[in-house]
Amino acid sequence: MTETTLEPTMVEDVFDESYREKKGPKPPMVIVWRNVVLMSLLHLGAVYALFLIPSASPLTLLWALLCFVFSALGITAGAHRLWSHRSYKASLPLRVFLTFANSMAFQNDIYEWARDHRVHHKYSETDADPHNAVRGFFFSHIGWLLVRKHPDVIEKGSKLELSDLKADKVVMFQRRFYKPSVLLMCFVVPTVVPWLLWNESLWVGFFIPTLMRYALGLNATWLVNSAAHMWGNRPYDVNINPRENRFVTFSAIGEGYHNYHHTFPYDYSTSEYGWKLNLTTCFIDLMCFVGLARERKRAAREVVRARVQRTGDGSHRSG
Ligand code: ST9
Ligand code: ZN
Ligand code: ZN
Repeated sequence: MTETTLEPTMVEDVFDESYREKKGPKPPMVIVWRNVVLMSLLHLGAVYALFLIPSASPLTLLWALLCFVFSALGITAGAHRLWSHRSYKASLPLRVFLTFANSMAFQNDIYEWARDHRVHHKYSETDADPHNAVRGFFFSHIGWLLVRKHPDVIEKGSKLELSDLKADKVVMFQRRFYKPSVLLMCFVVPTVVPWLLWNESLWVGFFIPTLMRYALGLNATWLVNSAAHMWGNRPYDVNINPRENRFVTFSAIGEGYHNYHHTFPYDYSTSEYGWKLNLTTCFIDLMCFVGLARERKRAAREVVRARVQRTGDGSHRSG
């Protein structure tokens, strides 16, 4: 089990201070009505699912929770900490496992997710940030998926170094077969398993472990872009918007320590506090323990302390 506390090897997720937004009027917002309709239907389905809960078997509810956690790991341990930030290394079996989980989460394929996420870190809170939180809660939460992207997102994104993603055969395989993989993992498996194994109705299986679980996973993720860019302390860097948000940390299985994360994006734990409210870190540590992952990157303790003193808002525990 090797663990490094070195400086990052990846630079594509480091904030680029030299970028300036273009002067003049902003391009008009073009609404994508197909997405508006689909997202509305999904959320209506999720609300309807709430009324089905009393009639569902307890096993179905447990299954929905399992699907939530599994799909969340495909985002947090997979698309985010592994593929966007390269904060640890994963063996082939683990990458395959995380890819199945990622398709269950249905948040765009890993390549697209990691590309958008790198551009989010590099050009945070500017026109080139896909979910620029300066445009308000609604835009950074869901609105950015309902309109065409700002041209600067595409312009800056197309200049990013993504050769590591292109070289990963598992990532490219998922991209090629993304639609069938989502159909199977996000819709068919969560619906059919309760029906096959404990005679749950397909109707309940479709609404609770599938639609409601998917909508909850999306909203938990989006809260990192919205709430965790607006509310909370900034113990590491008061000059940036991302914050430490306890509620988001809980719902996004460890991803709400967002002031820390934007300050030290290479840290595999996205926090100083180990396993505290951080199921994703527990999972990566377990994977290292069983030999499926290695080379977790950490921000050195002295580097963190120095940063807290230099740019923190004074709310850090160390005072
Ligand atoms: C979803 C993603 O929900 C959520 C991501 C959240 C990120 C969270 C970050 C926080 C980190 C922590 C994680 C916490 C996790 C917690 C989990 C707990 C459960 N660079 O896209 P198009 C090119 S997805 C370079 O159509 P439009 C592109 O390649 C939900 N190039 O743009 C293409 O070129 P070509 C389900 C880029 O037309 C061309 O531009 N999915 C970039 O503006 C056009 O691309 C949906 O809802 C870039 N960055 O449309 C689908 N971007 O044709 C939503 C684009 O040559 N997406 N390009 O290939 C869409 O429908 C569209 O993308 C759109 C924009 C309408 C939003
Ligand atoms: Zn990140
Ligand atoms: Zn962020």
